[in-house]
Amino acid sequence: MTTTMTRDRQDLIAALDTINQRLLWLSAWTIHHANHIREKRDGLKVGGHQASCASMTAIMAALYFHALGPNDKVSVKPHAGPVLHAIHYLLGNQTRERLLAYRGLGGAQSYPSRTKDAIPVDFSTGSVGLGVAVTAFSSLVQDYLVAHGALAPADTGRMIALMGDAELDEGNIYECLIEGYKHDLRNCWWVVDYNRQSLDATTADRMFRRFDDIFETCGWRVVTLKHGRLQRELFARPGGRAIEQWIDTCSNADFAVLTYQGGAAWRERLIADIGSKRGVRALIDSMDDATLARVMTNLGGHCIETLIDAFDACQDDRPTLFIAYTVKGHGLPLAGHKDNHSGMMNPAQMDQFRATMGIAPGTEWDKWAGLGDNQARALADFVATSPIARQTAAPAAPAIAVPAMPQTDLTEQSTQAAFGRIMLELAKAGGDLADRLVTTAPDVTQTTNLGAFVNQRGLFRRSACDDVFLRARIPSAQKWQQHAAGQHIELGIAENNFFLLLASLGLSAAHFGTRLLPVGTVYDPFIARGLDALNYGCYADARFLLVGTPSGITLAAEGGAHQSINTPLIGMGQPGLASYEPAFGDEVALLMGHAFDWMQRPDGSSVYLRLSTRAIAQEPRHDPRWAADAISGAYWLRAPAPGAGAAIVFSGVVAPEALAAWAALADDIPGLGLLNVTSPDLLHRQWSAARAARWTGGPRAPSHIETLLGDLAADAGLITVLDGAPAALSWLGGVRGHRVSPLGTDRFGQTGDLPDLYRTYRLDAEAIIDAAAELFL
Ligand SMILES: Cc1ncc(C[n+]2csc(CCOP(=O)(O)OP(=O)(O)O)c2C)c(N)n1
Ligand SMILES: [Mg+2]
Repeated sequence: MTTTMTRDRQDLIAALDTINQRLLWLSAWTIHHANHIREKRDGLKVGGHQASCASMTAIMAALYFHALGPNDKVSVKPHAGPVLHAIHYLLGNQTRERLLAYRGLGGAQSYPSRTKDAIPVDFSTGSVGLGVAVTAFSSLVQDYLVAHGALAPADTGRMIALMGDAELDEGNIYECLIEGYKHDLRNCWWVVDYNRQSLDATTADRMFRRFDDIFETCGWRVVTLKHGRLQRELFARPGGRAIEQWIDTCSNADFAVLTYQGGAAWRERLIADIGSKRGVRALIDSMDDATLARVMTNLGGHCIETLIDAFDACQDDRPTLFIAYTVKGHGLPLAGHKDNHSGMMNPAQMDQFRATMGIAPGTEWDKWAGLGDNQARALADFVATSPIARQTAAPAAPAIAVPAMPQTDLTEQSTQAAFGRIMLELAKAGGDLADRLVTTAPDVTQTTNLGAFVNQRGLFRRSACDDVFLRARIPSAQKWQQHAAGQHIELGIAENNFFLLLASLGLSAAHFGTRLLPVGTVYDPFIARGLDALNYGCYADARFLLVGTPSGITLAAEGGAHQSINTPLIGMGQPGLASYEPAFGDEVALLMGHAFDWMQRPDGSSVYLRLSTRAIAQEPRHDPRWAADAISGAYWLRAPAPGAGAAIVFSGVVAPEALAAWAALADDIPGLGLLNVTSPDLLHRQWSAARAARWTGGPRAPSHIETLLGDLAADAGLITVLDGAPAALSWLGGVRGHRVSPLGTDRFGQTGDLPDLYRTYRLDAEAIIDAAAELFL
């Protein structure tokens, strides 16, 4: 029995060791081919990171072909993308054609991409840190689904990040650690490729053991894999203890230099430093240079046995940080060199590497090149029966029907208040859509009008929590029950976390087969704080509704530090996010209904609503056609007469000023139009797409804004105005060649009341009238 087990284990280790070598070869070869063999047309560097890959192949072999469970999901450090492609090449999911086209159009992407790669990619990565922290939030989403009966506990898995050690410098990692602790994070593994090298340099020794402290403080188990089996065996021999102590106190930079220099340098240095200690010299002399170099770099992260033992030992649900010591470029001539991040083997080095791998020229892409038939067959079998080969994609999540949105009335109201009331009515009405809503906010739930929804639907807590204020009968408008069925995930004030949670919630269908409809609120100016995480979520094609409120200088007394100016441009510039700025309550209802539908469409996207707290008079509707136009991005609030000489064009909260200016000018400018732009973003996208289509054989139909502005005279003038960067609307002059007089905010604001601020920043009716006059002078 024991013998069989030992043999099984030996077979397993041997198989994983060989796979490790395959991954090392294939990742290096894929990069080499793209840079040195494939024809180049542009003189630009193709790039790729052979050293970053080599650092991780053993970790990835042990994880993917041994430790990974059928429901586990992995986020792979961006620069190890080629290793992930090699794994899927061995599994039969990646084609040789795509590897040949690595970093080319339609080829394997530089960094793992959920949407652009053909292989299964659980998490996109690229912007370091974000792809790590997102796994913690996906674990929280998994808990949410289990608590809501949408996922069987047996179908849960671990959310795993394979990360570079320099990612530990990103602040969003620590924001996430704190939030994770508050939410009792579980089922999350982060494996650090601890090669102690970043892009520019070897990393600071002072951080040694500090990471352990930080993670343990936040409730994580920390498993350090410092030494491989060869090193541990060496340490057990006479003189070995001194070598162990020497390694433990060796600086990162010293270790890297000696690694690069190789066996003779190790020997010289060890003898100089500790050669006089008992047994050391004899021990070192017992090894030739190659052996000595191999043992000295046999760190935990390169030792399959050490790795599988560590993974096997952590079978509970505690969040676990594995600090796997590695050498950047391990097994390659780049190993240890401080400049190896973008370093690449030259053709001669690659040839030498190929020869040492036993791979004949011309067989470089063969999956099992250099192995005997029996070994190749056994490995193919091993790979085909590994747990990852049994992973299946989550079943397609059926769409959730979107009912008619609750209607707002004509009482003066702000778009933010309308949003809050609609969320409340949805919560009260119940039904499938209401049950799939998940709200979140970075400590601004009350001030963004989500409180009433939370009163209805509760705060999500895996285990119920008492409301001490409620029990003490202290009056409060916020009666937030905390329980497992709660639908609001309250976050601390860290916008990176907020956007990463939205990304994770918005990938629920793809990851877990259950659609959620995430709605997140944030103060509009602080979108900028989490912008890269927002971009990350959009890049990964996560689907959520983002509500930025309040916005602009219209929040007046709050002052310049809270006033958002450039968010309309962010909305326009962000792919994967359809941005709207409604002016009236019924527009909010309309656009929320549209958003819940659009978020679910295969060709849809996330949606951003820029809202305000300023209550304004509402517009009675006489003609229902406005709604379809509003969804397309703009509608005539006051239709121009055919061939009119001018139009006022506005977005959002300055509607009263635009209406007042329209009323004042209508007599002087016959047929003056008033265009309400609900989405500069959509108008611009459709406009440029329509122009491109005409030139590339697509449909010749004019875009929405071309049609609308076609109602005006060819030499008409436009006065554009919004509470935000004027460039969001001033481009409209380019659509039909109209002259433009643009108004908007292009300076930091200051405190004040609305009349003062609108006058100072030229958003009032006077300014619109002046701008019109300027057009006709
Ligand atoms: C947010 C962000 N900033 C900068 C970069 C550029 N960059 C790519 S990799 C890297 C350092 C990577 O070091 P590490 O995480 O330790 O990875 P490894 O040593 O394994 O290559 C940097 C700065 C990036 N990808 N993302
Ligand atoms: Mg590193």
